[in-house]
Amino acid sequence: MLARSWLFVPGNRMKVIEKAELLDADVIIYDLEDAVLLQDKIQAREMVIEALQSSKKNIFVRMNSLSDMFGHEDVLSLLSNYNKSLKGLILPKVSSAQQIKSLETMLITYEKKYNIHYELEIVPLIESAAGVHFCFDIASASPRVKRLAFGAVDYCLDVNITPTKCGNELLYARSQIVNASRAAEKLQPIDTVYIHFNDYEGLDIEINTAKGLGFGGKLVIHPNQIDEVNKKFAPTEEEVLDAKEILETVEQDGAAVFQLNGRMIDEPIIKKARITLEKYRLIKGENPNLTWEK
Ligand code: 1VU
Repeated sequence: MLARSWLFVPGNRMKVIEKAELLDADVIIYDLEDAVLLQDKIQAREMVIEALQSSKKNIFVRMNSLSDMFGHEDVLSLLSNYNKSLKGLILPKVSSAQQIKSLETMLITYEKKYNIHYELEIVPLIESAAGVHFCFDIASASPRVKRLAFGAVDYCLDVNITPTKCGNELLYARSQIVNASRAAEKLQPIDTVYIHFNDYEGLDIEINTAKGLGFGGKLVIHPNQIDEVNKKFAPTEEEVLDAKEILETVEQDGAAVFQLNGRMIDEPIIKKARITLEKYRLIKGENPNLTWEK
């Protein structure tokens, strides 16, 4: 699955939900949590269930926490009205592995009860100091966790940080999430939202930082942000040409280590070249053997 841009859509705004269907986000997140007022929660859940029936997109739902009065009912309603456009649940404010295990138990129970032959993915949203601290345990808590996502707005509140444009204050949390994801053998994590949706320069700084640190995609809140995120989290033309040249040379040469244009090439660089081409082919709509997802 392509997972560069993950677009948040408030679950109680049908017009916006319909608009999202026409956009190029790789994943759409119907939000039942922070974007919906308490008094609108039940109506939003009903709208989301209705929207799921006709969506052609990869949909994730950000459910409410299992510790409040709405979370359990979100899971039950979504699974008892299951539609295959629903690929997974985003669990907000995760700070322990136990929260993942509780959700996993519910999913196993309801998937069986409602005869659903699909294992829904769980994406833990890491939004606190505790979440960052325990993110390896969180990532390792279930095979349904394929990747982590970072929520910096709540994280900044929790650790008393004032966000800046350069984002230095988030370096530790971002790196910790990337490293824990890899140590737990998960996919590249998804970076936080950038709330200034008309600031393209700021968005570019964020993307470059996140991609440079090892994130594979970014949460977005507005249509303005989708194209840039999709473009920047795809291999560049230069990277693709370089990867092709490396793999062609490997085929011809067959050596474990060789030089190409004054650069040493060996196993990790060859692996990286393969992943780059797989990503490129996936974006082109081909069906590559996704070695990085294994
Ligand atoms: O031109 P049109 O009227 O047809 O469409 C508007 C607007 O409806 C549409 N649009 C969107 N479509 C799909 N998905 C979206 N997320 C979305 N946002 C806007 O684009 C056209 C232009 O919109 P606009 O520039 O006039 O902006 P609005 O005032 O309509 O909306 C701005 C906000 C920020 C309210 C909107 O983008 C939005 O609700 N975004 C998602 C917010 C959200 O879900 N927040 C919670 C998750 S963030 C988080 O918790 C971090 C972990």
